[in-house]
Amino acid sequence: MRVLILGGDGYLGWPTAMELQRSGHDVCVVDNYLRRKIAQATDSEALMDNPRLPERTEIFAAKTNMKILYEEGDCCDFDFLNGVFERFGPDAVVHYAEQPSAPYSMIGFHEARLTLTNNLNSTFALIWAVLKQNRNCHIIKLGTMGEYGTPNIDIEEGWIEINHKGRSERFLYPRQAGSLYHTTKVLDTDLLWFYVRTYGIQVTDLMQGPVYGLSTDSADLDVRLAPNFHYDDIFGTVVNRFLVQAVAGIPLTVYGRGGQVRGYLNLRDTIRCIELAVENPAKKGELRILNQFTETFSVNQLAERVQRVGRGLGLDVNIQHVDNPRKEMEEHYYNPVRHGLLDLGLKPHFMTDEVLAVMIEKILQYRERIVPSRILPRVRWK
Ligand code: USQ
Repeated sequence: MRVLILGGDGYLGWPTAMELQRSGHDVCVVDNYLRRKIAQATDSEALMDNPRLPERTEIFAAKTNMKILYEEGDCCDFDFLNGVFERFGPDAVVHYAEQPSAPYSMIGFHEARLTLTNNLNSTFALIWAVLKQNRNCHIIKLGTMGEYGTPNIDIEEGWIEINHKGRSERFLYPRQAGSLYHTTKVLDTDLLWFYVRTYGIQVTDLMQGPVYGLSTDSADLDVRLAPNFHYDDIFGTVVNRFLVQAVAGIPLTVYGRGGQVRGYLNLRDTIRCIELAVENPAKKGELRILNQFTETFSVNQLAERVQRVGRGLGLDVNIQHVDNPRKEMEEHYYNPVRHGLLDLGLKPHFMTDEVLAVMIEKILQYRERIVPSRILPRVRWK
C-alpha cells in the first residue's frame, strides 16, 4: 500500500516509516520539524543527534536499498498537504503531525494556542485532502488514552451503550482530558466523527498510552536512524525519563504519591499496531477506535522496577516523590479494555527486566550527553 506518514520525523513517526517500508509498503513522510523547534526553544533536546529527513532517508537507503520519500512542510497548510496527496496518492495516512507534549501545552497562552491550532488544523486539513482527493483513503489517527482521563468506571474501546429512560443508543465514550494537549485529541476525535458520519470517510482512531523504547529492527541498523529519544520534562515519557535518571544518578522523579496508573506500550508494539491498522482498514463510514497499550502500571511500580533493574546493573538508583506539577488523581480506579488490536493479531512485547536492562545499557553509552537541568519538572498546571 502507499502510506503517507504525517509527522514522519518524530519519536514514533520515523521508526514507523522505516518498518512499514521494510515490510513492503511504499512510504512517504511529511514533517515541518515543529517538535525540533519547540525542543530547542525549551532546552529539551533529545539524547542522541537525529539527522533531518533528507539525511535520514539517505542513510536508510544506504543500509537497506529502499527509498522512503519525504516532503518538508506544514500539514496545517491545506494547499501543501493537498499537493502531497496529488503527488503521492496514498491509500492510507498515518497522522502523527501534532504537538505531542502535555507539559508544553500548559506553559502559557502562546504554547496553548500553538497546540490547539496545530493539532486541530492538521487534522482538519487532512480530512479535506481526503475529501477532495480520495474518499477511500484510510485515515489512521493517533489519539491518546488520556482522552478518557481516569473515570471511576471501566474504560471501553471508544464507544459506550447508554440506556436512558428505557431507550438506548451507542455514543462516544465520555472524555475528560487532563491537559490541553490531551483535550486537542478529544476535539480531533469529535471532528473526525462528524466527517465520518456525514461524508462516510473511513477512520481508525488509536487511543495510545505512553510509549517507551529506543530500539527497533531498523533503528538498530545505524545510530543515526535512532528515534528522537527524549528524557526532558517536556517531551520525555515517564519510563524513558526514569531510565535516563537511573543512568545519570538522579533520583527517579515520581510525581506526587505515584498511584497514577496508565497503559504503556513498547515502541515496537506502537509500530506493529499501526501496521495492523494499515493492513486491516476501517470500513467506509466507520470511526473505529482501538485502545493501544499492552499493560498497565502505576508510576510507583515503574519506579520500583527501574530501581531494581538499575541496581542489578550496579547503578545507584533512588526514588524521590516530587511535588506533582500536574493536576491529576494520584490514587484512582483504572480498568481500560483492550481487545481490538489483540484481535487483529498484536503479540505484545512486555516490559520485562531484560527489556529495561537493554535500554539502560544503551543509554549508558550516551551518559555524558545527559543534561541534568532538563530533568526536574519545569512546567506546572496552574
Ligand atoms: N510522571 C511522573 N514522573 C515523571 C513523568 C511523569 O510521575 O517524571 C507521571 C505523570 O504525572 C503521569 C504519568 O507519569 O501520571 C505519565 O506521564 P507521561 O509524561 O509519560 O505521559 P503523558 O504526559 O500523559 O503523555 C504521554 C505522551 C503523549 C501521549 C500520552 C498517552 O507524551 O503524547 O498521548 O503519553 S496517555 O498518558 O495515556 O494519555
